[in-house]
Amino acid sequence: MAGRSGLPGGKLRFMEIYLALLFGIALIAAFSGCEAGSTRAAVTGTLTLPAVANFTYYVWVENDTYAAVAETSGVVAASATVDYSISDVLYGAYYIHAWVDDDADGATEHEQYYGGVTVNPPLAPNAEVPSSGTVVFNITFSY
Ligand SMILES: [Ca+2]
Repeated sequence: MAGRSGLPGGKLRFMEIYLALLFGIALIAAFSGCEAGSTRAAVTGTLTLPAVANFTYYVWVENDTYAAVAETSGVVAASATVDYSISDVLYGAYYIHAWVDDDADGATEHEQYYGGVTVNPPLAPNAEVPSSGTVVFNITFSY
């Protein structure tokens, strides 16, 4: 009644606006850490072959349906290892899938998943990519 437009109601309105402003500031503070770039990391590692070779390698970061979301490839001379690096991978759980063609015929001889057995992937995505920084997944070809 008369109290609605009196001082107590005015104080209440002021408190509501004040709390709404505080809530807005808190939201801005909470989400300011989520700017572009902080949800992605670099995936790196070393591929190790059974023997020294001249080879072409391919590394795919695959999602839970085995679709590549990021990849790299390269050519290596006279080595049994190569360091690979894939930048800007969205955080999450993935499979890391690598192949090598070591006789230059365009077909791969060696195939290996990180944490898998020969050509078989692990039972679930096992490569946890963080939201920033660099994560290392080394892969040794088992045949
Ligand atoms: Ca080949």
